[in-house]
Amino acid sequence: MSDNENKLNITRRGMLGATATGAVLAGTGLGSTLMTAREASAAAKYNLEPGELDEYYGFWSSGQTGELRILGFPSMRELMRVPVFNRCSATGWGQTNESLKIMTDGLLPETKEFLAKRGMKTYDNGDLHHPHMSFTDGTYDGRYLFMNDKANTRVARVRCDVMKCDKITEIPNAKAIHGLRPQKFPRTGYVFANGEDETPLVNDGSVLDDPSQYVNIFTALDGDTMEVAWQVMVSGNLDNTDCDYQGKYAYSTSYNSEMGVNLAEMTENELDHVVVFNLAEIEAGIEAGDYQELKGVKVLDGRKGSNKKYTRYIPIPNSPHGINTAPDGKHVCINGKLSPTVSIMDVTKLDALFESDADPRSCIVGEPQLGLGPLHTAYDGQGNAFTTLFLDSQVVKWNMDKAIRAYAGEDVDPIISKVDVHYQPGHNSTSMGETKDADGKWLISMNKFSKDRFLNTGPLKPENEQLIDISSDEMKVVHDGPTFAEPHDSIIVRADIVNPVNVWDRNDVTWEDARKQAEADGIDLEEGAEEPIRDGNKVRVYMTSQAPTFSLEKFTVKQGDEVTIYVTNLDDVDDVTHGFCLGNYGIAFEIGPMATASITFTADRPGVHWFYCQWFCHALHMEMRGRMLVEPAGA
Ligand code: RUQ
Ligand code: CUA
Repeated sequence: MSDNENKLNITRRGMLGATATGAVLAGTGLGSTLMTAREASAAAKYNLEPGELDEYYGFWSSGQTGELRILGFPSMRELMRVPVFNRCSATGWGQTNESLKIMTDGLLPETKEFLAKRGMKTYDNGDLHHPHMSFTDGTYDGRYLFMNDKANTRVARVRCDVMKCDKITEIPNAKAIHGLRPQKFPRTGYVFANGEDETPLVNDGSVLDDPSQYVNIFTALDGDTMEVAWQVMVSGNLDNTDCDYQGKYAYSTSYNSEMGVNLAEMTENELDHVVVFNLAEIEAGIEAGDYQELKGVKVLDGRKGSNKKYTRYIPIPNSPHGINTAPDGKHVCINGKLSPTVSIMDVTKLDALFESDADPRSCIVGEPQLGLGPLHTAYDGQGNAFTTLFLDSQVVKWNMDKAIRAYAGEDVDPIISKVDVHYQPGHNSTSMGETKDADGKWLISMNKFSKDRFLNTGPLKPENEQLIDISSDEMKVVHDGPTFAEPHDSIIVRADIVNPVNVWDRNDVTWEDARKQAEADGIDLEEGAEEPIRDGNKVRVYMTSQAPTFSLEKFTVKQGDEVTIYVTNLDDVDDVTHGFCLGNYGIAFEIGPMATASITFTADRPGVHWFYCQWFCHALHMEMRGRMLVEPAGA
């Protein structure tokens, strides 16, 4: 037994008593028996027995909730919520100095100023639609997850080693970041992000109803630094985006090529388009200085009629939405939304569009009619595609090769089967399906409505995500999974790719500022200080936590002091997180094993105030508390 396991068992025993320890130990031997049971019953393979682990991680967005969720897949058990654009009562995300640094560092100066006038440091809300993992050589590499915020035009990154957000970048010049994808090859690399809302290029309030002055912006961030690498100005709006397996092109759907500003105008044209971005030409354009600098970013002109080699516009039937590159590395499905078709684009034909000004539609090699309201397509890696049909409330399985042959005139039907889902599906995802390692085992249909599928929760209902077995041609819905508002999109990643740590590394950058301040104060973060350090009306309190005590059972400050409390969790033990909650001060946060977290506030309520550990850690967890005395001003 390793040192850590030893400590864990001691802590567990202390916490839960001998019976529970027995159960924990029994659990170790349980797996092998269950494995045989599972093998015996292939039909129930999504229904894991207690103690069994899932084969995949699911990374789920949460829409207007603003967080990232981690699910075990295919059991659909929710494992964790990772706060990103939202605030979190449990972890103190949006309260601690460490989280506020991440949430504010990447905001534009004008946003900081705007928020400060409202007494805010950062936005409280976000709308997280699209979580995607970093790639190396066309498949997930387990480094990072990237995600968009449509509400406040941001892109965030979550570190997969600790499953915490470490960067949030507000995108200048663009409005409403929607579609987002990391570069697949050779690695991420770029993170591509679409601006959905068109705005006047100089948006100072002088232009409202002159569409000719409206532009939209495509952004490439550097996934390593999370800084904006470059932007391209385009015509029409941008909805979803994806990129190829060659590292040459990215492409985005546009449902408003009209540049309309109301529903009637936006849906007027029979054809909208996909914009293709030529990465090498864009990089050459930057090299050659063919850009204007707007808010510190190099912006190239890729608008229709700009006659530049940065972009091409491919006409696609009315209001395309999702765009998904197939694992074959060659085909891309563009989902018609208002058109019952999916257009298949062949990426090997894109060179010709840029080199010889070929007919832009020459890269379209198939356009099967699949049903009403196609929104997104996923793949099994065997040449088949699965498309959600929003209006039909169905998923259709179809064969890409047959669709291409039918387009060329052959009399073949690409549709293999359809299955009813409940109800109105948006995104869908297959296991490893957006990588070249798509394995064709599972499909998840993310349905926007659940209505009668669950016990009634009042006027606000959960979404319904349905697990579909795609191991045969007949798709089978095997599980309903309710979720709170509103996971749009998900990815399903083989578990061996994702390897988070159990305890933090004491040298982690997250508390770099805390470390610097402690050094300046002559304090060791890992030891804490017996007395608060006073520096004018600024007071710094350094404490450690080790189940079941804080290193300080009391400390004294003065009313009006600006107090910073640093807590370092010295429990080098799996799953022993402590919390710090200061009663009636609205303060609470998480301190993971071997982490440091801190918070700054003004001590304006005199009296004795208890702080306590708000994360169950020990049999004496209730006793893990202490007092802050705030002496009244003038005393
Ligand atoms: S979009 S329902 Cu925000 Cu991903 Cu298609
Ligand atoms: Cu420490 Cu509960």
